[in-house]
Amino acid sequence: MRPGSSGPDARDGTRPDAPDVDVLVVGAGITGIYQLYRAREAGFSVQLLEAGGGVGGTWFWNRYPGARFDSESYTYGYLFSRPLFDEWEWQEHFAAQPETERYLNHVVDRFDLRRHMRFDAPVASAGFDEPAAAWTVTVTDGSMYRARFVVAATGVLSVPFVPDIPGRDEFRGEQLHTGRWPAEPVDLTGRRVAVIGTGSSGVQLVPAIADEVGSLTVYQRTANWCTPLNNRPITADEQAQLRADFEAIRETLNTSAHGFLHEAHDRGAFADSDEERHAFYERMWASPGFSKLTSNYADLLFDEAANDTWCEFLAAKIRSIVRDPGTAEKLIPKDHRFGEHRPPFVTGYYETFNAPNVSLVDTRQTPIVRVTRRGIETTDGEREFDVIVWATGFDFGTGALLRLGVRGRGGLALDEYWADGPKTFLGVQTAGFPNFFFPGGPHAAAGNNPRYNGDQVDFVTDAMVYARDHGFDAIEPDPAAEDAWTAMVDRNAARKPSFGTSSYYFGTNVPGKPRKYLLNAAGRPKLFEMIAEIVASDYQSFILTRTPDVESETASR
Ligand code: NA7
Repeated sequence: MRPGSSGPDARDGTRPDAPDVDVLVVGAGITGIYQLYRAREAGFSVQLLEAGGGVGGTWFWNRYPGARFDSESYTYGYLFSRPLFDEWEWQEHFAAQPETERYLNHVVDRFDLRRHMRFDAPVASAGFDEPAAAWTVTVTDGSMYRARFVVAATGVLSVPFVPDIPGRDEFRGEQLHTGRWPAEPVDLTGRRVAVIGTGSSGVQLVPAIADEVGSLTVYQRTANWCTPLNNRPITADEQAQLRADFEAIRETLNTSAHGFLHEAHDRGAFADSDEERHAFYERMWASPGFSKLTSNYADLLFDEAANDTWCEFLAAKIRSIVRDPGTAEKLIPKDHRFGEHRPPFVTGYYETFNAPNVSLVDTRQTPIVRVTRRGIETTDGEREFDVIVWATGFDFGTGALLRLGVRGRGGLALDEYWADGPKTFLGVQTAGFPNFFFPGGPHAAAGNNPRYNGDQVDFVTDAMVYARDHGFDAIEPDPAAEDAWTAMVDRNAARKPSFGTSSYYFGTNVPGKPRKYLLNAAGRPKLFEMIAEIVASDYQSFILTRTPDVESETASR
């Protein structure tokens, strides 16, 4: 069965093995939707396959109570259409999951993208057919698509991770993962709930359910530096101002290093007196979301002593909020500085631990031994629960890509090629896998995701257009360019002290995963620089080839 060949986007191939569709996008998250739009606007026939039952990706699966942005809503949404920006009025500075899911559905319908999408269609395999320079993509139900280009917009935080704690299958109650929260409402009223994990998801969930549940026990392995999100509704005046400032906002978001509107600070921490620094930190504490990172002292991430002053301020805040001193001490990170792990932003998280029905278990002091039929056993004994929530994160960066069954030239499997960690060029392609792109995948920049993922989608689209318009059937990175880019990523990760060494940034949360930096510390500026060079040099660093018969016209540029 080849649905693509009979669908509205099918094109008449001149050879029997010609592709059914020019561009096949995998994933209907914020990156995949934009990629679908850009590819179609560029004149390609398009098809999108989505494993889930609806649009949204992250914002489809992560529908746990409390799930919301910690980038400002209007900086996270799309910027490619002024009418879209004008007509969608985000209700809050940091939108909750339902609003974001509604927004993404609105975008899909507004730009008539849904007819190119197929849902409940998890990809089982994708193999490159060299003579035809086309990909054969199969869905788990056996249906098959032939595509010239495959763009895996499968996200970096899309495969939930559950630790292999013994006894999980024996638990008689309900088990949930924040990254696979059911669409139908989960009634937690009066129930005894355990939450395992205190990353961004866990610390959003905990205060959102504390009032409703009978008891809430939070299992924390690593305390995080949580700071207030400081969310609030967007006023009518602010709505008007956002629209008036659209061009300036777009310019800043499209060019800034991290894709935020926050202004960088021009001083180091020790340029201020102790009193000035304390007053500045109070302002930071009251500031919205990521500005605690992006607008903090310029040396925060580079000078350990500077970082310590901020951590001391935060520790004092935690002690002032949490009434039980023992609990407060457990909640204060002792093993990493601010920014080494991805900082969560919270609403009432620390306050939650003052409620009589909420308790904290430090699993470094009393490790989890097993899940039992009735609950969770630590070295301190067993607690009984009705519900266990795994807020234990994701197989970050490479998890989804390595589960697509991707095989490139010569049948080379992507998981074999990346056995020691990802190798990429620009974080969008890997050598030996022609016409296969993964914007928003490993080695992408770090910051406000849709912004740098969007940069990559723009580049991928331009590369596909370049290949098409110059009569090439295949495009892939030169292995030397890939080696250089990958070495640059690894070098920068090792050099930047503030990145620490153990976090999902390095894949260390998943046992057995190679310890490799999965973001790109050089960030957007380096990506912009490289893209400009590549475009100016007619796609130097890429190998472009023609079919049929894979003519020896290999333009190694
Ligand atoms: P994270 O940030 O990876 O957090 C996962 C949490 O689960 C973290 O606190 C982990 O502790 C904890 N964890 C994992 N395994 C265990 C075991 N075996 N025992 C106890 N605790 C465990 O995932 P999130 O979903 O919260 O956030 C992911 C991203 O989504 C976030 O960065 C935002 O971009 C949005 P650890 O720190 O490893 O000791």
